[in-house]
Amino acid sequence: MTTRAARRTHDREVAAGKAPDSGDHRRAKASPASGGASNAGIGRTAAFLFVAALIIGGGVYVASSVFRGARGNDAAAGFQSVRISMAGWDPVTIDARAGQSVKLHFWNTDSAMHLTEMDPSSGGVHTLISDTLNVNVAIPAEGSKDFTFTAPTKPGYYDFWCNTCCGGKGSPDMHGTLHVEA
Ligand SMILES: [Cu+2]
Repeated sequence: MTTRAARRTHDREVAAGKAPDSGDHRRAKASPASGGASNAGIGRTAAFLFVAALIIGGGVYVASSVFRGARGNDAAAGFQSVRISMAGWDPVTIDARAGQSVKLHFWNTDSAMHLTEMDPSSGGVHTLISDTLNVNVAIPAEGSKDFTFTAPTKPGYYDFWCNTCCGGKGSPDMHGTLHVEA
């Protein structure tokens, strides 16, 4: 196997995977193969960077939601801040005096995309609803709404709920309580 023709035949067989590649004359042609290997390496690096970006992005999202929260918590004077998210109401119990005008600053830390993903019929909002309290408001995604209503004159515990996301009214997480004292 020393003639050029024989060598070419051997090359073709190697290229077709039919013959073992052992000759030194293959060295030059080995570089495309190692190039392929480094392409695979680039693919793995890209995959790693993609996963790393997802993890870092998730961290940034969580951190930024903390800052969004700080802004949303900035209630006007006289307004009590009540936060809603997939995790529920915070605080879950609102205190009021009988017959008092209750001024609430509702804020929603969830994104419209997240809300719609969890509940396509949500319209991208959380809500606060109570037939007894005559309250029905939508709290925009990553936004807030100031809302005033009159507390019942009868002391007691009044249920309210959000009817979007994570089971809505059927989910214990979406319920809160207005505690009315005499
Ligand atoms: Cu909700």
